[in-house]
Amino acid sequence: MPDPAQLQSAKNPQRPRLRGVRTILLAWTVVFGACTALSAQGGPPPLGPLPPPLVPPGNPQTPAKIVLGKMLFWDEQLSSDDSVACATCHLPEIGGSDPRSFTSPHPGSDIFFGNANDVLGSPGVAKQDCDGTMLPDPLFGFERQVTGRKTPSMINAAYSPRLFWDGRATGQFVDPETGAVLLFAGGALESQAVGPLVSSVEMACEGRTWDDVRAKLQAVTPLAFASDLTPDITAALATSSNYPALFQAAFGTPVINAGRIGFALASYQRTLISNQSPFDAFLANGPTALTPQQNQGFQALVGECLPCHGGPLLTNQTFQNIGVRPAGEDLGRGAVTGVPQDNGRFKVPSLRNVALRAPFFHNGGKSTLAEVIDFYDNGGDFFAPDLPPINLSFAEEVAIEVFLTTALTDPRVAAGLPPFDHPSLRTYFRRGDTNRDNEVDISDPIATLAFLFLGSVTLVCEDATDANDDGTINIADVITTLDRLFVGGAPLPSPSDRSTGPDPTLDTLDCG
Ligand code: HEC
Ligand code: HEC
Ligand SMILES: [Ca+2]
Ligand SMILES: [Ca+2]
Ligand SMILES: [Ca+2]
Ligand SMILES: [Ca+2]
Repeated sequence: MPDPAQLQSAKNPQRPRLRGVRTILLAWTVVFGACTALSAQGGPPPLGPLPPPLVPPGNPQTPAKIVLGKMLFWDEQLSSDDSVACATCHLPEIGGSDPRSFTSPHPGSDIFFGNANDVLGSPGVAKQDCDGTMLPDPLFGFERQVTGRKTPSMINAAYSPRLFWDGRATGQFVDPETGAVLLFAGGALESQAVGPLVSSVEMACEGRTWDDVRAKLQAVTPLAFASDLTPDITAALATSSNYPALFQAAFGTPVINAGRIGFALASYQRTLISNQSPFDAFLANGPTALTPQQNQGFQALVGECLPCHGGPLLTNQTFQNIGVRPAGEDLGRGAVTGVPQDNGRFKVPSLRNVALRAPFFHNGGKSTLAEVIDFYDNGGDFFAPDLPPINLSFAEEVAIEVFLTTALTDPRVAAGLPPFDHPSLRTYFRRGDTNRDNEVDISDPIATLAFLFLGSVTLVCEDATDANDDGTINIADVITTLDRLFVGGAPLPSPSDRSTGPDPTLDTLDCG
């Protein structure tokens, strides 16, 4: 950790900063007006209400395509073993990221778990042949493989000209089946969407082909394993009950191919725009829309965190090395461009809904926003060539944290309301609900006992039966549930016996 006194002297006193009482208004007008010039040089984009995202002319938004994309995004059958949907890793309620990250380590740049270069990622599929034979993975054995980076949000991803932490998904969308260029620009979402389906870490068996994906989608009942279908999905299924019919409704013929899958998934994601946070009220109506402390936080952000986190999205969409980890561990942008200066650079993420998606950074290395703010105050944890010196007073640190936590969350995202509404995945469960009738009552501990001692019950969702969430199923789970039901014991661990959701703690148990 650098010595604060040293840091202080390293700071440039001439650095222009917006400070003081008058700057709330000043900051607002300045970033609104004068930043257009800056933005041309990679500075902050001008501030103003969030405009709708650009739609590539080659893939216009249509209701049929959007609802097909939504079904594909939420269908676990898109994975080889029916266990992972796009949404498994990208949940709206978690700000578009993954509630399992905290307990899902990837060993990072070495093969050892439990040291500082570990990354908190997202579990995908366990390594397997396309005939269903499980294969041992050198890092994860027969368990689910975990991604090597923290899952970023698909919400507002429509604004990003280059996707992934390193920007490797670009606006030119090349059909992975034919090599034809389907979109010349603006198609980063399309380019990104065709990756996970054939990634043997995320959703695919080893060597999965687009013919495999096609054959599967032609055969399955859409969303067969999901429940609580949303009205738009129910309506689409009422007229088109299988994927070929849904593709026909969206594209005019029943052909299923990679290009169309990419088009539909991108169209759906272009509807996932979060623009109803207190910050949006501020963008429309000015400082009166925020509390004094939120205003102070935004003012400190303008003073210290621009140009990187400027504009209505709070990102300038560039790649910067701010010293989260030594560049050698993950070259980031450098591995894509081959330019040495890009080593250790990662995409500046939008700060919208950020409070919902801990842990933070590309490696999930910071658990709280307070830790992130400390990180900036310390000038980064490692060599941070792109980070200007940042010097926050304690009051500013607190105000920034308040601003990030309270002003940037769209309540529709947090609550999963339209357009962020969605079906329940089958890996969602109610803790304690062994017999999966969607309520926890005496029949559940009885079913667990029957499983344990009579072998007369087959578990559909082991995680639900693991009532105390300790990763094993035994008599303690029966006691925990009985205690909860009849002695007024504490609610069962997340997602609790009162609501449904994914298992936030990774273990060898599975659901579905
Ligand atoms: C196993 C977890 C997992 C699954 C399944 C998954 N993703 Fe992701 N997604 C990630 C991770 C991790 C990244 C970042 C990878 C990187 O930057 O190298 C990512 C990146 C993205 C991004 C880029 C966001 C940005 O700001 O750059 C989008 C969009 C996205 N995924 C959409 C999808 C879609 C669509 C699907 C299904 C076809 C999907 N994801 C399936 C984990 C997952
Ligand atoms: C030089 C550009 C730059 C400046 C200045 C900057 N950031 Fe960042 N910010 C980034 C980059 C790049 C990342 C992603 C880094 C990574 O993961 O390696 C990031 C990530 C974050 C994240 C985590 C978001 C997530 O989804 O994981 C938060 C929160 C954040 N910044 C807040 C701030 C605040 C608050 C300030 C001012 C005190 C600030 N940033 C200043 C470039 C910057
Ligand atoms: Ca490690
Ligand atoms: Ca039950
Ligand atoms: Ca247990
Ligand atoms: Ca668990």
